[in-house]
Amino acid sequence: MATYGEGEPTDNAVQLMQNLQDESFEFSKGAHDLSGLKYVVFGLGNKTYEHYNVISQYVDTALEKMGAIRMGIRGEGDDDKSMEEDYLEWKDGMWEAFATAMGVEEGQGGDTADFAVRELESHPEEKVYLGELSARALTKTKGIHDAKNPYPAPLTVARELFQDTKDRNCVHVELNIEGSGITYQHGDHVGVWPSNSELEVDRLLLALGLYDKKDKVINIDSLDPALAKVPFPVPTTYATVLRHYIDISALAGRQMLGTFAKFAPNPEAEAAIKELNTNKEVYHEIVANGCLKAGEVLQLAAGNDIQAIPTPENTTAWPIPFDMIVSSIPRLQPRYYSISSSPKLHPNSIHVTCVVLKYQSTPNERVPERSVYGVGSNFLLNLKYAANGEEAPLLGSTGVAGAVVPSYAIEGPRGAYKQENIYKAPIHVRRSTFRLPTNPKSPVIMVGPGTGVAPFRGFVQERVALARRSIEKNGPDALADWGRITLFYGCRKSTEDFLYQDEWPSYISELKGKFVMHTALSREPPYKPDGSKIYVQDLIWEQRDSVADSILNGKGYVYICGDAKNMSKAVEEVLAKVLGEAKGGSAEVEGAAEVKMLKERSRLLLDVWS
Ligand code: 2AM
Repeated sequence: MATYGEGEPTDNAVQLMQNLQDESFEFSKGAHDLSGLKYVVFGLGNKTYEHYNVISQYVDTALEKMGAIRMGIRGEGDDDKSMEEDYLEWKDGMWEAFATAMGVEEGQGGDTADFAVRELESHPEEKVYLGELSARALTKTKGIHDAKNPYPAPLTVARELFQDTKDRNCVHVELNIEGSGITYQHGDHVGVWPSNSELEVDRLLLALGLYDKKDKVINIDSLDPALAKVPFPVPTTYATVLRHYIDISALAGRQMLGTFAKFAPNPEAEAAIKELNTNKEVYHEIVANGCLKAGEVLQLAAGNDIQAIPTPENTTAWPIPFDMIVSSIPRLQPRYYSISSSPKLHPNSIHVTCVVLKYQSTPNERVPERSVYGVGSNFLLNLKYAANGEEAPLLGSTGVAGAVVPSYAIEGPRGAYKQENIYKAPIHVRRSTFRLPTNPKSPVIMVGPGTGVAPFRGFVQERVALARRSIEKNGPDALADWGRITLFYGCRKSTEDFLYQDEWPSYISELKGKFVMHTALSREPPYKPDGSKIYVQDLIWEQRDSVADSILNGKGYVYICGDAKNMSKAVEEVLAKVLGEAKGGSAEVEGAAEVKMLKERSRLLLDVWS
């Protein structure tokens, strides 16, 4: 059971949570007795967030209350550190408890296939999935666009927001939703479905010995649909599965290496991959620190050079059955971005503001330091290059041009994603509760350094649209009794990464003094007297009188967006200090109580990520 955001269940667990909440109430009256039920529970969470693993804890407690019996202990995984290790550590004890509770022998397990893969000799071309994410997308029939049926949205605008584009990129893209039936609100999230880089697709095809038949049409059947469903649409091709449907760019998990070891091409490769699978420390040092993907681990274990461009000559083929790949490597997931526009100004387009993720791996004795590219943000960057007819720069240690160019943006399966130089990205909208108060009289404080400013551009646009309407209806003084909206923004330098620098002045003038912006420039003077950087929290402290007045007297709303690890915590701390002082008390007592109350009344809202 996963917990996300502010202690919320995942979309597919919302109904279960509601049922459990009702049922436990009913159970206290004796209506529901689950004493025949035995269960195990493992929670997925992230310790950076305040509500760590609350959903799994809730489900566990609710089931127990209804008389169900948990086998073994409840497991909790921390995605900030060691999700897979937490799971592996919990798993053995769980199976032991399971075997005892169910009166069965503990087996070996894990070797039986979930799926059967069949190569098809002839199949109508128009019925083969080549990246489409739903049956409707394949047959081009109309229907609602949601997470099960993403909409291939044309990219109408794509540009760079940073002024130093050498090593850091931040892209602004506008996705056209006209005629799609998709609607959105300011503060919502858009899920973008990326695809993997061609380099990684080729690498894994070669390491699996499938390169020569990469476009062969295959069907995949689930051997027991009650246990495992085929996670993507079929029939399809080997290359499509790796390109569009499974997460081959993620760090290779320690568990999957155990499965691969059984199909090693030679004893040396077997010993090498077994060591990575069984020795936690070696796995951590070589695979985790080296940021190795599944294809790279196979190459490394077989003694291939992972720095070279993979070819049939330099890559050893492992005879791993494809059904094992489908079972071991998870489905490629959409990446969510806070929408940076308002539908009132832009009813036909969704804007995304995204810093492109690139970082360096930690070098070790077998893998040198390399650049690692985030899948979702590089997908958007490469869509930008493609849409503007620009050549992608050389990427990565291999120096391959366009190493992460999404193939369907370039070739487009039967034109599904590319039509006459229009590039498309499959998207769907996820609703959020991160919204302005409906009454414009309420003051609003927004804190969003870096790309944390994205939703606030949408908030400000929302107010601009409302102001235009009010002024049109009630004359030039229509905004006189509006509350003030204040944005605390932060970036490194005014000449480098100041997002939407050219837009803010016009918003400020249209909102006639009802929109104020304070910008913390961390890497340009002035610095603090001790020479340290000025951040948004320092500006909040500087503006403490008006901040406290907005919150305490104006019954205002506070929004924080951006980094969950340090920034949002520091901002909450400074708010407690400001409010504590304003109430004539301390940050720890009066201030903390006020922050807690604001959260409970949904007047302090967070959209943060780690
Ligand atoms: P820095 O990178 O110069 O340290 C957007 O990333 C802005 O947020 C940058 O100016 C960055 O400054 C700043 N930033 C980094 N850590 C922060 C923190 N803990 N709190 C607030 N802002 C921070």
